[in-house]
Amino acid sequence: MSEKQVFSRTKGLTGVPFHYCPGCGHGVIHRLVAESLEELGVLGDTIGVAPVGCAVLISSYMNCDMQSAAHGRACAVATGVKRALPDRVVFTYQGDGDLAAIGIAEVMHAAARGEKITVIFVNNAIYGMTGGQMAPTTLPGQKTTTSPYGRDVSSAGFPIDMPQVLATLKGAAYVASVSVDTPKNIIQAKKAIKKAFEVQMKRQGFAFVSVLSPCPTNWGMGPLDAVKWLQDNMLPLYTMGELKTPEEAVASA
Ligand SMILES: Cc1ncc(C[n+]2csc(CCOP(=O)(O)OP(=O)(O)O)c2C)c(N)n1
Ligand code: SF4
Repeated sequence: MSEKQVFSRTKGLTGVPFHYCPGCGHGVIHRLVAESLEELGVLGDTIGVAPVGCAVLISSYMNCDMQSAAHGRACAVATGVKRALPDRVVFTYQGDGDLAAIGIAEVMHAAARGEKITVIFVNNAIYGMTGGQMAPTTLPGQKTTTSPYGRDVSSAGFPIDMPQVLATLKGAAYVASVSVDTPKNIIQAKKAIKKAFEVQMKRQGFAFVSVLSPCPTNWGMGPLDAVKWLQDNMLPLYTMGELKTPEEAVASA
């Protein structure tokens, strides 16, 4: 009897077990990046830039070359790598503390320059690894270890919607905002991530994908409640979908 194989591990991951908390989105997002690179046949030609934060060990998980960067500097490091080796596929993988706080200058200027890199931005509304401090993406009223009474916008300001900000920059060719809360949305997220690599491979410019991701540990809830919290609170707040495509980028240039 012949059996039809319906699932196999992606060659894009090494098989090293993830260290993430149950219900964390990082593992799912790693897999989407890995599958995309495998399907595009570029695993051997790719150099990823690892972040600080919970995904700092991504180098052990991805079956491609990886380089580490200091807090916030991933886009600057990726710029150097891509300019030195323009035929490689270069990506950064960054949390919201990393990219939207200390690294906001790096990502803004990389986008403005139209660097031909792909940026995967994981928005879990918090600093994960260091204990759940308020991030630029923390929601109004959201309790964190540094906003125990809830984020007060009168003193801490409003969350920054990174895709919306970056889409305004002419050098940004592709900007998308997706989520990994349901199987349907995970499929959408995969499409956007794969497209962001294709945009780079066609040398069309800077490509950015924001992924809304649960952090059950620092949100102080179980995995299922964390998904529900993301759906109830983050999905309505952040702009979702494809905010900019290369065609629109050319038209507005
Ligand atoms: C220059 C520097 N400053 C501060 C830190 C400490 N640090 C390590 S991880 C982290 C938070 C990362 O949070 P985020 O980027 O949101 O990623 P997550 O852990 O949520 O995936 C911080 C502040 C560091 N490693 N380097
Ligand atoms: S602390 Fe949050 S972001 Fe970090 S591994 Fe745990 S669930 Fe994931």
